[in-house]
Amino acid sequence: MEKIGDILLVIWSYFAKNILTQPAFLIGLIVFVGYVLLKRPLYESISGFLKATVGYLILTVGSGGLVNNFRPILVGLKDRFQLHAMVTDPYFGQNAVTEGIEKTFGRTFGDTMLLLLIAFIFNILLVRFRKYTKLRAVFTTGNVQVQQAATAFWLLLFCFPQLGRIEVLLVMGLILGCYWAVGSNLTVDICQDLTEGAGFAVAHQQMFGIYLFAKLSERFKKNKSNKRLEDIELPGFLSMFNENMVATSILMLLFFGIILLVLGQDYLLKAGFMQPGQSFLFYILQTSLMFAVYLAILQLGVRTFVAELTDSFNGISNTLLPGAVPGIDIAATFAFGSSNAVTVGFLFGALGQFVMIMLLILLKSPTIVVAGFIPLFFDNAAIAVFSNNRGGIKAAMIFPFISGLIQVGGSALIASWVGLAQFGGYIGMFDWATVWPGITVAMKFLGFIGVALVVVLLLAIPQLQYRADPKGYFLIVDDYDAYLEYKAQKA
Ligand code: ASC
Repeated sequence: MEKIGDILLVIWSYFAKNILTQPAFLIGLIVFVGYVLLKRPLYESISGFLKATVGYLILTVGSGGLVNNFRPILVGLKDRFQLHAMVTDPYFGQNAVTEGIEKTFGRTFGDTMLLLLIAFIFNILLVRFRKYTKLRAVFTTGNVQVQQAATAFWLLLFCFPQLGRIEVLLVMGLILGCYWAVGSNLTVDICQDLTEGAGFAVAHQQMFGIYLFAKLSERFKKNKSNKRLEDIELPGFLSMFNENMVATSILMLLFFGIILLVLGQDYLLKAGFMQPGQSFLFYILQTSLMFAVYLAILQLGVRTFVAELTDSFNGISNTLLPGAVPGIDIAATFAFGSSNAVTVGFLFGALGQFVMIMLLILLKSPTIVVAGFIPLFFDNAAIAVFSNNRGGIKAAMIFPFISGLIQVGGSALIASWVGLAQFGGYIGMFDWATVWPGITVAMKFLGFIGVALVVVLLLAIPQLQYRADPKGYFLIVDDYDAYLEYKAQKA
């Protein structure tokens, strides 16, 4: 009996390590299974698998290129000015947990794969019973689930230091599983609207954030003069900015140009960013222009896999999981709506973050933050994409700015309180600077009643969404064209 258990665990670990935490292969597999269920010929299913996996890997090249190029530049500010500061970045956050957990709680967490198993099954069950739960999305972005599990483990131990191994797994599986299912489900409608029915939701780290700002943006819509970014035609020499690649290049040249000048040639040489003998001017030019390059790659990747996913997922949503959509990486939304929104969101988010960092310094906060690239870019670009889509250009500027303030302020507060700040990093993404501090407060002060309260409140959200529009709620994923017709009739 024990032998069988061991074998199953080995098989599972292999699956989790190579597929579940590697979304490119998970999405490929989902596409393959979808086509098989649609009874397409095997060669078509294999083609679908390959196109989806290659497309997703292209997206990874784009988003990884952005992160690897621009994160060191921002973190460089910390070195250059010898700041004792915490970096807001999911990878720094994960490292901080790994480093501090033994010293702080005398514990290590080796159960990530088991947690993912619990969460994945839990999420699928919640969607399978959508009649009762009203949940429609399956979270497939395993790479961020691992980072979130690390931070959640720390927050849980901070509230319940005595909790045993099994209890930790159960409580975490429950809360994280609900957060993944409910958060991803929240984004279904706004994603369908943005992508005109591409049939996916967001499964990432700012799901509550984009929902909140998308809804707030609707208030801007009433004002007719508030156009969307893609509807603006700038005159004269400003018409350069109508072209996305040009606009991105110019704005990033300004943004990173200033930062690189502040870092200075001496530092860049010493830290190995620049090679001896290299021209400073062309170094700045090339580095900044790489932003537009990686953004273009990222969008190409999304276009390669989304069509496959939309088509093949019908096989799954007609049989195994009726009415479900896959929740995928936030970067997938950057290929829809206005490309300029991505740039605008990043810049206004940065402005918000820098303002809050200044405030922390002026107020002599014990924790100073260095803006990490991932929260800065992926959260705020997405907030701008959705805000622009639903409320136009003003919303696309104001909300990323507000988000930037909140990301830094919220992260500094929670990371100082729970003791993560001293280990140099915090995950820093929007939901983890807002929703998760809230969950932590509930658990710390109400104990297990707090845990119950969090679960009940989370599960109540899809019920409220359903109540608001019982007829359209499932229709929007089952048949988007029929949904549009129904909406038109209602209006
Ligand atoms: C994250 C994270 C990444 C990126 C990536 C965006 O939160 O850990 O590697 O965002 O998922 O495409």
